[in-house]
Amino acid sequence: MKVCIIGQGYIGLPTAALFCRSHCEVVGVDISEEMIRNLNNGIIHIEEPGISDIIRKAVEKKVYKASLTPEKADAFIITVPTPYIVENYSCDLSYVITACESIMPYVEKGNTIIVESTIAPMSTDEVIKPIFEKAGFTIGKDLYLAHCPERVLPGRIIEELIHNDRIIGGVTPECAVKASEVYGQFVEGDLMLTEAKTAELSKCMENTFRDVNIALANELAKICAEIGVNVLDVIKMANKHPRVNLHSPGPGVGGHCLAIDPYFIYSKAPQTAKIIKLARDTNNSMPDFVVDNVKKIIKEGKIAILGVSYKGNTGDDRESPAYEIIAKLGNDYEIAIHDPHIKNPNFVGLDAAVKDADLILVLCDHNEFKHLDYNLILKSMHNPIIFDTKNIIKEVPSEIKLFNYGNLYELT
Ligand code: SAJ
Repeated sequence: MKVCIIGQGYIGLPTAALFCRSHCEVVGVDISEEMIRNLNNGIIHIEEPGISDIIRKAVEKKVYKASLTPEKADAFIITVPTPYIVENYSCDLSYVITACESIMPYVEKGNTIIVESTIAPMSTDEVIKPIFEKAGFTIGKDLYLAHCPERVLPGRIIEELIHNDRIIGGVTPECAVKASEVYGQFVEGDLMLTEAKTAELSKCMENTFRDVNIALANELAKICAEIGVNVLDVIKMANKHPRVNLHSPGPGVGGHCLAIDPYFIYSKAPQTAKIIKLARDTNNSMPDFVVDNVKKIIKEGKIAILGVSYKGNTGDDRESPAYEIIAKLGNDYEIAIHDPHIKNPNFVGLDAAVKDADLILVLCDHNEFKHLDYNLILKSMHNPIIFDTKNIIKEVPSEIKLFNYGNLYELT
């Protein structure tokens, strides 16, 4: 099987690698000339275990080729970004549309077209299908179109692409069957055949489920701070119930998925999607909650910010709530930022961050922050107070005052 994959990013490149490993021929298309040159020399641009070796060998064996232009193939897979449009809460399909147009001269009867990019419900039927119909194809008869969202965890992408179950959303049942033959090349999990709109909504809903549950935990944290209860104890106790799984409150929700995908559903049914929108608003309100509590802890001075990644132990800071918190505190306090996972000339080492600081504000759950150098903190800080918004620090020496979401009520 020959596969042409449009977009060689975090999903497109690992997917290309797995097709190569399963003896398919792959053309990986991207708009970045530098990336294409590097890929054809076996040099990859993403940090993800296992991919580099596969791509290097595939280039040597001439089964993988990176290119600026698509080629004729049996299957075309689109893995380009779908950015969030702030104005109407929906997803920007322009990269997907451009990708569809770019493959059109190479598409032949009998081919399968798969969109993997996360898209709002109904996008395949209402926007993508007409593009191919206008070119004269009958979907389900002489061209097969499907939406097959990915669901992977950065750092484990190869493993999850192989083993996770996969939603195969065909525009017609024939389309789903054809798309499942494509993924059957390397996926060992179940291939669940369904309609395109079901696949679109399932993907968006997976992340919405998590966002809504986090909002519930965040709301509980606010309630507990107001009425004088330790929220962390409440969550620990309630989660002993076999069917309860309260999530963790924090400084807000970041990343490219949870903070965005719920809006794709909301935009389709704004009058009805009340809980989904309220959950987004609640999570978006958490940076203000953090800032308000910081103001109760110290009125002025220097704050050492620990961690700006949206997720612990990664260098990914997309949509991170830390930046809103920093911007808001920047007006009233001196700020020093430390994040061992992010290279930024404006960030400083831990020593410099805590030197003469009046407050350490933990905004991310990197492992490095779970056990800080308390001798250094006691020696360097002006005022040894820590506010841990991720609730990861379990114990500190008695000379250090630790605030987390469990004892914020002490401040009111
Ligand atoms: N967070 C909380 N409390 C929690 C859990 C998370 O505040 O109890 C925050 C995190 O700190 C972070 C944000 O939520 O800021 C998102 O983190 P995450 O680890 O929950 O999710 P993502 O965005 O890294 O990855 C999600 C995953 N989806 C689900 O778990 C349903 C992943 O499997 C998907 O592949 C990915 O979205 C995607 O690409 O859609």
